[in-house]
Amino acid sequence: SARFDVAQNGKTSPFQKSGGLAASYGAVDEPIRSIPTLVLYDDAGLDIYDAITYVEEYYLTNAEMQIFMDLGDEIMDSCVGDGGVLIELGVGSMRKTKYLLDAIVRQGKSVTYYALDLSAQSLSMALSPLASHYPTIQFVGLLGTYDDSLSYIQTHIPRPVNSTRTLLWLGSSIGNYTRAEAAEFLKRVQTIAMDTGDTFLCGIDRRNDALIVKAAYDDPKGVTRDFILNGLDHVERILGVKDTFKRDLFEYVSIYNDELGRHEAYYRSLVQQTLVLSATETVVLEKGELINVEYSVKYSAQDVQRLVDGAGFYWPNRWADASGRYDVHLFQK
Ligand code: AVI
Repeated sequence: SARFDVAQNGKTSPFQKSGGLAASYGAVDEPIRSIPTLVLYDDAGLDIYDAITYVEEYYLTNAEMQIFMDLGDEIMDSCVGDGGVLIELGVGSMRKTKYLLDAIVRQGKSVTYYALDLSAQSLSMALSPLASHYPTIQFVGLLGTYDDSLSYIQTHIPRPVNSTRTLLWLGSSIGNYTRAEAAEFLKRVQTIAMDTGDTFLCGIDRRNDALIVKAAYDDPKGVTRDFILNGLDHVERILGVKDTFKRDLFEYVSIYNDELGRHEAYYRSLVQQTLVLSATETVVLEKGELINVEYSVKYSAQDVQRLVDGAGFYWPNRWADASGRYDVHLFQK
């Protein structure tokens, strides 16, 4: 899959050993191994993630959707003008974006909506039905990574006359970056892809009560567990190995690290095992050893302020859901 170029090219093992985490981590006193989060997003993973967005305990999607449902008019009024351009990083769930498009149509504006994604199939499945439903909105799919897209936005997406461009990054996708990576990415977006006056609408989960976060990432029906364990099958396909990452020899471990404000998803090896990754690489896992596959980083208002300052944005507005767990922020250059 194109989502995992590095390992596929055989240049790097999917395992990365991190020495830096141990001191700040608490629950683990050894450096821990990790597998890139992108292994979670093969076709099966995308489907399971979609199922997660319907899980009651996974409050993030509903919160964002409710913000758009209740406040979509005000939000679109504050950042999208007639003739404007919207660019969504990741097509995500059109269930949510739909409310923003409805607001634009109610306001009698015509806009061009660009959706970026790594999968041509996701793009056409998301955009085709919308194109006939919203005649005043022009839809364009952009195939590629976030990084490719920044210079493409700069050089190819026309600057609207008498209007601005609005970037959308929803679903708390920012949470799957470390705080440092997120700050760096926003800074690059701001410098490469935005002009003065352009805006960036960003959905971000707050540092909520530990029990609520824990339930969201370890739901009773086991949808999240399935999402994480599916990554093991994908790793096997990437490496071209079989019966190596056996599902019954690993379990999903979900930890909410309150101190660092992030959910941490791990595979725990249930036995001591030797994984033969290639002719030249084997890895010995100890019984009980943890392998990190995902962080979902949460942001307090102070954390957002730091992010905004680091990226060189203004922060003119934010809209919270009714339970005060989640915000859609408006950043401006
Ligand atoms: C896509 N991303 C923002 C989700 C999250 O909340 O970190 C992925 C996810 N992982 C477990 N549940 C959902």
